[in-house]
Amino acid sequence: MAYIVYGKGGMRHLKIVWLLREMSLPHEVVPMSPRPDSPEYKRLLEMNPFGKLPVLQMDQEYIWESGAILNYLVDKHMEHSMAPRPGTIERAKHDRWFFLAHTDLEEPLWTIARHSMVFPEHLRSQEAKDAARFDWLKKVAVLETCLPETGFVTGPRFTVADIALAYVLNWGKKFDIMEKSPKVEEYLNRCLDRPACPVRDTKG
Ligand SMILES: N[C@@H](CCC(=O)N[C@@H](CS)C(=O)NCC(=O)O)C(=O)O
Repeated sequence: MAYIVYGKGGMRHLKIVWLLREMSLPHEVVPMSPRPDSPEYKRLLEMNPFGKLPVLQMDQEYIWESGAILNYLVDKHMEHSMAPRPGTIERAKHDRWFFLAHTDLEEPLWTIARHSMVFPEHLRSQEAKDAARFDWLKKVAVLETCLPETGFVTGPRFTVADIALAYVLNWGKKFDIMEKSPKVEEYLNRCLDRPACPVRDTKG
């Protein structure tokens, strides 16, 4: 059975596509927009009541929230070793990076995106964007001190935590808010250079 991934352009569904490609699992990408005025919005609401993408479909089952989808796929296909086994200290150490990417790192970028194009114009705030940029740069400065100079966040093996981190770092790069972070840049390029990576194609 092929997985169906809903999403389009440079959206978060690329994390799911990247993981499926790393594991060589059959999948189909169905382009869908989360805009309430798009013709497919009603269908999206049937799959995810929050009207957000990505959604993963398997037969008549739907999973939303990109982190939940990634976790599900990694644990279901453990033979591909895209994360350490659940319940181990290695998995906990891996998950620190995975959740950091989905929470603390993503939050300022999503704030900038909402105040640039998602919110109605009268609710957009330059101050909110400036504060989010400040927050992001502080976190990237910490990453610059602790990301590995070779390999990936859990060691030589590339894992789903690297997919989550690379996706969010590339997003920051698109917003042009990386500022002198050579170690972070090198780590990001190591991830984006993987043949399975679909994110590089959407750069810029
Ligand atoms: N935490 C969610 C965020 C999902 C999300 O915000 N997706 C964007 C597209 S990448 C979206 O659907 N935006 C439309 C909206 O916020 O109304 C996840 O990781 O899946």
